[in-house]
Order: sequence, then structure tokens, then C-alpha cells
Amino acid sequence: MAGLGSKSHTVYFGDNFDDVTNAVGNPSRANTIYDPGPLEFNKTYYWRVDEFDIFNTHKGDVWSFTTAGPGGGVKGNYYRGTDLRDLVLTRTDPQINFSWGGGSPDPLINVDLFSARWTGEVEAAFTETYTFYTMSDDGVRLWVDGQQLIDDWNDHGDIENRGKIDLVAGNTYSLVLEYYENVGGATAQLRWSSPSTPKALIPQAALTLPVKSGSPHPPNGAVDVKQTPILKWSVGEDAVSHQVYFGTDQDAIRNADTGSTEYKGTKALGSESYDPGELEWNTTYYWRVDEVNDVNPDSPWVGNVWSFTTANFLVVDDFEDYDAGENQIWYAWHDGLGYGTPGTPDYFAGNGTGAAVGDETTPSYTEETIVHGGNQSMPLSYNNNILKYSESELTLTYPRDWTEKDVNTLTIWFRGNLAGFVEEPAGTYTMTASGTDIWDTADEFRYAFKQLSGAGTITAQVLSVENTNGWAKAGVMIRETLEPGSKHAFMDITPGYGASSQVRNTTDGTSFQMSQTGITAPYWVKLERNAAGYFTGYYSADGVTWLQVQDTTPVLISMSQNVYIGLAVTSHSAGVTCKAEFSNVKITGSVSPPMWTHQAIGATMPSNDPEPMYVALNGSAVVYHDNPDAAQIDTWTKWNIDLQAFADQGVNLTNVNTIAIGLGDKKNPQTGGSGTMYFDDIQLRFDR
Ligand SMILES: [Ca+2]
Ligand SMILES: [Ca+2]
Ligand SMILES: [Ca+2]
Repeated sequence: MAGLGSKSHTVYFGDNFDDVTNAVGNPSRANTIYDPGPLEFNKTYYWRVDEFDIFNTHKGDVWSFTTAGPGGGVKGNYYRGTDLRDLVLTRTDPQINFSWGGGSPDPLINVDLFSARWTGEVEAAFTETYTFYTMSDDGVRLWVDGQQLIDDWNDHGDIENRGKIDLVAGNTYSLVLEYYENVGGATAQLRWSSPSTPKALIPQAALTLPVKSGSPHPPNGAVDVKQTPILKWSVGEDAVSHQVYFGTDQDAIRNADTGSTEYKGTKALGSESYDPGELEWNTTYYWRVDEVNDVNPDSPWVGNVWSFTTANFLVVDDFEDYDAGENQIWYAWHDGLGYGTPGTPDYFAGNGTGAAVGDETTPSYTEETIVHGGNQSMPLSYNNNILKYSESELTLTYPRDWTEKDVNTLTIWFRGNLAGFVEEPAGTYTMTASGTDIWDTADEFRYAFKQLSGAGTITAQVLSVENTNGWAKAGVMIRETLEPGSKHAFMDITPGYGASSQVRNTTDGTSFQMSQTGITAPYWVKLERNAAGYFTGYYSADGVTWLQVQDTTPVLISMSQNVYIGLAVTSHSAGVTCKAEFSNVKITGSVSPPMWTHQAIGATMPSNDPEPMYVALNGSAVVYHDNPDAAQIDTWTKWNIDLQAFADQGVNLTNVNTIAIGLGDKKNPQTGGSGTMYFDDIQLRFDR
């Protein structure tokens, strides 16, 4: 601000206090802005402003400031593909402020299908609640101090997400931002605000490379943690070893040094884990990991104090400890696929059942999106098509005593998927489907079909179509092949745009449609292929009076003699499931076989066939879920089993050897169906 009555100003600027104090003779200026140009890192600069009021020059005080250190910024790891695996490039980014648009972060990286993980530390200037904001296209996840604040790992255009955390002035906190770009535009920006911090990009001066230990596991503040956790953390940039502190007294952990009883020893680089043994129930533990490198004068880098609280019940498995390293989920939960290489140690050929656990496409090999507690659950695919049951079995290390503290109930949380296609009651068909659309040059939908030779018709009453999008579609289709770009004719009912008659008349070609608005389910649809190869779509309010969509005429589509004919549903929203119901389905012409076949076209879609679900202890004591269709419950559901049910089958509850989860008839395997289940939070509780 200009001094009272001043007319012009003279600025003196430099990195030497005496020079700036004694300088004279610079040109005066009228404005009150001075741009010193680019400055050096981590350097103190001095400046002085003199005011001239026609009569006199009033010499100003000398002020100073210090620029951010060269460590300012975060470490950016850039990966090919969207799953943070195929590392291409590592660099220091001064801020996270990228608007790549249709471009890419680096010539080494394509404009689409890449991912990035930024790690660093962020220093708080105030003891306040901070809000962190991501602006991203596409998916993003943010952790601060090991706490996940943002989880939006989905395709989308520019979207702002936010999360809050309490920070303490002068402390630094680990920062991890994960990001992926699928296709189209690409943006990644990180902002913050607090009551004393206007919302802005997090400045370089507040960011440093990750020199401290970070990403604590269990996450800082976690509750219901199992009594035998393995503590893990991420490595500081310059560390060659780690010093671990662990105990129940927060202050003692904060103040501990290598002479304290809380000091648990040193871990070498590459061994970022600590096993504290069996812990008490319902107790809060504190821990700290200092990063060490004796040749670096800044060492040790003292870690933050983290905490977690153990559960007030026994945790058999919460699936939080599995990773893509030494603790892969299928090493613990044996399935039909097995692991390893024949002839080398740690090989398991598989248990001969139709079960497959885990997910090789996620960073932890566990399910990370559909979870009940924490961040991970166990996906279990079952396939009982060839006289099989499907089972995954865990050999227990702890807990084996299932009578500790009088626990009497085994609790398992599970989630299945709806059926893709089911006839119930007879003549009523319920279908579920995801998929982007049946449109353009390729389709994503579920198709229930038979084969038609030559001319024929299909009629159906569309009872309902869930409104997952105004352009979700349920109707009748005749299709040349089961490929996504197949020629077809389709007559459907939408939730928002009426009845639609559409065709693709060349393979992998464009789609065309005409619609009749003002129509919603329940409504009838019919599709006809005549002997000359012309297709006509009709709709009807009552199944008696049939109308063609305005301005449509029969369309010639040259298809093979043998085609597919059936029911088609798309949600018009990838990853979202649409349910539709049909009745009065009738097909005329030369059709075979009598049974329906259904499959997802152009995309994978979850769909579970009903199979009985069971838990087995010690391989032979089996308890089934009451609901034979439990696999088709698509919300997280708690399953309580009285432990007496196992004791009655001869299990010694003081020393349980194995627990298995399965689908199918374990004792008398039948030809059955397939699907995917999710399991989480297997616990032993006292419950009366
Ligand atoms: Ca792109
Ligand atoms: Ca994009
Ligand atoms: Ca979990």
C-alpha cells in the first residue's frame, strides 16, 4: 500500500541485507507492484520501498522473505494403462495442476489410457480443518496422512471432489493422489482451503517430496482392526532403513528414541512391515516409523504418530492385509486355480473345485470397490457347470480358539449379483444388464436368445424398464451374430423416449432409429422378419392392435438364413445395472432349441445363477445359508451362524483348523451355474 500522501515509490531488491539497506538512486515508479522475476530456491531476499512526496524521500524499512526449497513439489509416477502398474516415468512436479486436455503428460505417454500416482508431504500452516479438492478427468483417489478423503475411481469429465481432515500447524502429512485417464480430455488438479486459507492450488512451498514414512496400514485412526495386524508403510525418498516404535501411550511414542522401551528395532529397506504379535481386544495402539540414512545429514526423518484400535470381537479375516506382494489373497484362500509353478516351492495345484478368488486387475489383487469394511474384500467366482462345487479354504493361524471371551457366533458379510436372466414365475422373464448402449457401431447389452432359421416373429410385453437412463432399452431383437457390431433389428421401450425402432444394416456400421414418444412400459413390442429379408418393428398398447413407429417402413437387412432371436436389455450407463421384466413372449418360425441362452454382448456384466452357499469348518462340518438364492442378493448382507451348529458336527471349537466358503452342493456335486460373490468382515462375536 502506498504511504500516506506519497506520490511515487522506489524499490530496492536483492539477496544482501546491507546492499538493500544502503542502496540509492533507483528509478521511481507510480505503481505499487514489483516483479523481481524468477528467484532461486530456498534463498532469503531483502527489499525496501522508499516513498517520495515532492518535498522529501522517506526511506522504508527493509523486509525479507525466503523462497521455497528445491524439494518443493511432489514425486510423480506415470504409468501406461489405467491401473498404476506399468511405470513409464518418474519426475518431480512442483504442483498438481494439469489440464492436459487431449494431450498427455509426456511424449512417452499416450494421450489416453494412462495413470499417475503423486506422493509427497504437505505442510499445514494453521491448526484447522482443511478441505482438499480434486478436479479430475477421469478417476481420482486421495489420501492425506493415510486417510482416504476422496474415492471416485470412475470415468467422468471434469468433476470436483472434496474431503476434509484436521491438520496441525507446522506438521507435515503424507499425501498420495492416484489418477487415471481413460479416453477424451484429461485433467488433474489438487486444491485446498481452510478457514484461514482461501481455496487455491496447493502451492509448491507447501509440498515436499516424501522423505518420511507414509501410507500407514492399518490406516491412521482405523477401528475394528484385527488382533494380529501386520503394520506396513511406504518408504521415504532417501531412507536405507526404518526404526519402528510401537505401544499404547501416544506421548511415549511421540517422544521415544532408540533407548525407549517403545523402540522395536530396525527394518531394512525392502522390509516395510512390522508384526506386533497378538494384540488386546478393543485397545488403541500408537506407532511411528522413522526413516534413516546415516550418510544424509537430515537423517533421521521422524515419522508421524499413527494409531489404530483393535476390534471388540475376533477378526477371522477382514481382507485388508492382502497385497500383490508376499500376501496374495490366493496364497491364504486356496481355490480351484491354485498358484505358482509345478516343481518349484510354494506351488499349489488348486483344490479341484470351480472357485477362483481374487482379482488380478486391482493393485491389491482383492476387490477394492465392492467392500463392506475397510478398503478390500474377497471376490469369489464360482463355476459349477461341470458337476462341481466351488470352494475357497483358509487355514487358520489366528484365531484358532473360537471360544475366546465366550464368542458364540460366526458372522460373515456377503454380497452377490442379480440374475442376468431368470424365468420366475413361469412366463415372466426378469433380465438385468449394464452396458453403454445398443447404438452406434457396437453394442453393450444382455441378450437372451434362441436360433431362428428364415422368416419369423417375436412378440413380448415389456412390463418394466428401470430408469437407469432415459435411453435405457428393453425389447425384442433379431441379430445376425453375437458380436458387438452385428447387424440387427431391434424394437424396444425406453424409460424416457418412448418406443424405438432401430437397425444396424451393415456389420460394424452406424445405427439408425425412429421413436414414438409418449409411451412407457408396460407396452407391447413385436419384430418381424419376412421371407424376403425385410424387418418391421411394431408396438402395441394391448398386444392386439399393432402400430409401426411413424415414418418407418420395412427395412431390408441382408443376414444369414440362421440368425438369433430374443430379448435385449441395456442400461445405457456403463457399470450401472438396469432391470427389465417381460411376459407374453412368443416366437414364431423355425426356432431351436427350446431352452433360452443368455449372455452379455460387448461388455462383462455381473450376473449370478442361484447356488446354495455354505461355510465349512475343518473340511467336513458344513452349514448352508437358509436362502437357496443367497447368491442373488445384491446388497451387503450379514450371515450369522451359531457356532454350536459346527460343534454339533464334531468340531473342537478350541482349535479350529480351517474355514471354507463355498457355493454348490459340497457332498453331492450337481451341474449348476456360475457367478461372483463378495465376502468381507468374517468375525467371531458374542451374540445373544
Ligand atoms: Ca485423453
Ligand atoms: Ca478422460
Ligand atoms: Ca474389508
